[in-house]
Amino acid sequence: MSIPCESEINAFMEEVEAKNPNESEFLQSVREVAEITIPYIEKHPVYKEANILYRMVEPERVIMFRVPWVDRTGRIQVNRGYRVQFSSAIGPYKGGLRFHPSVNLSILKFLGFEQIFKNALTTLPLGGAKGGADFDPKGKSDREVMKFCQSFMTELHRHISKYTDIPAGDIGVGKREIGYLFGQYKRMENEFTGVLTGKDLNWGGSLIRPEATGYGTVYFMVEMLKKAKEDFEGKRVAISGSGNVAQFAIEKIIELKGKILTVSDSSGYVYAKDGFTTDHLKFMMELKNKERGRVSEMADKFSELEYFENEPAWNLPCEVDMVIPCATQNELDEQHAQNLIEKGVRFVGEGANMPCTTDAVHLFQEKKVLFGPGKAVNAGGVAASGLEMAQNALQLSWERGKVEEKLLFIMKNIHAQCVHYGEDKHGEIDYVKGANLAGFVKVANAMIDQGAV
Ligand code: NDP
Ligand code: 2IT
Repeated sequence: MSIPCESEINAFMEEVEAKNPNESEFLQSVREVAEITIPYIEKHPVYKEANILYRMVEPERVIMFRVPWVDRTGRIQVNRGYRVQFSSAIGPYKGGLRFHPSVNLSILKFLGFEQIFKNALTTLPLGGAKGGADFDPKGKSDREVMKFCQSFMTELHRHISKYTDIPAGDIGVGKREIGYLFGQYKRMENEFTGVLTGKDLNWGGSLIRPEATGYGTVYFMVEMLKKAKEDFEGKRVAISGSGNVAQFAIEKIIELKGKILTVSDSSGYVYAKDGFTTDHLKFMMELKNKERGRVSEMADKFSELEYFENEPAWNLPCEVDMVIPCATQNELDEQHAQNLIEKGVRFVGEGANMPCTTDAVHLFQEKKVLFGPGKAVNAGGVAASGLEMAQNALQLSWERGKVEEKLLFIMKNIHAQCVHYGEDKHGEIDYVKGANLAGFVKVANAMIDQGAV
């Protein structure tokens, strides 16, 4: 595929690679932004004069720290904690915390970088950040998770506040972890403030925040379908993951009469020939959120479900109209994309962050599969976090309908921004171009206004 301004892009990437060697995920996310924005910058010299892209790819601050904790056998364990405070151009640093053994600086820099543009698209005043640790919550007791969270926050608390940096959840960080983290922050600062989002309703959380990423993803896909004069009814949808994002995307799609064919976790996938029902979903939520079990147990419980061990959902054995990856980065590669195209896929929406490899994205686009990138599609989660912050600042709680209405409005607006920047004269929409340019212009203009800081 030939791309405009290839030599300028390569020169830029060479410099970024030299400065950030061995950070493959970070470089992958930077390249996507560079491919879209450099041709635009060439036409708008104001951004070149301000050296905007070089400034944007340098995090404002990276914090890396030791997290010691005592496990249930009395042994002292040590993990590595991080917070990448990437950009405060349009608001305080904002983004999730990930606890997973794969966590490293490259992954958190890619996530923090994506978050800058995603947060800009929400229209809310939120900068970009990400953090986490290489801690594996799997197989740990609640008490061990609490000990870890307390130790993690004992360092993190000095770098965050409701005005500076507001973390939230991500992979491995849900309601339980946010509770322990909040408790320790409050204790150390002697302050009850909205310093984290994703809190429980009883102590400052927002209605709809748990549902928001999954619901928002579906609202975005509804807009994409609408633009193509279609809807969800009867659409066959393959989903990966079985965590927070997957669960609520599935709930909404079932409500809209779509047919969910797959769910998965890191051990394999479950296939529902006739589609998952609300009973299946209820069981899965209980299994994943309370018992912390494996999706294979769904096939043990329901004879109509089939389990495929060590296989990705993208190997599903039937035709499919839409794919929504909701697990992790680079889980869908070019070969998977090829399989899915042969199975008839026409719509892809990234519920997870960067779940499709660069080659997979290019193949989808080449074959005219409508492709929604994560920074637009899954922005509903952080948008609802922004709404949680607004409620905390006002010291009140909005009712469910009000938050949901605002979320829907924001997702429609994100879709409209993608169309504004991504539609060509034939009416074809490049959502990757649209999302990146819309996010870039907003952040870049704010940086120019604020001078060389
Ligand atoms: P959860 O921890 O709730 O669920 C993660 C799911 O993905 C689990 O099913 C997990 O399986 C699977 N998974 C994780 N890592 C891997 C891996 N290496 N290989 C295969 N499967 C894996 O996380 P979320 O649902 O919150 O997050 C899912 C994705 O959505 C992430 O990319 C996250 O960054 C993104 N996201 C989340 C938002 C949120 O508000 N939570 C907002 C926007 C994006 P297993 O149980 O086996 O680990
Ligand atoms: O990737 C993401 O947007 C999130 N994990 C949610 C971040 C947030 O601050 O709610």
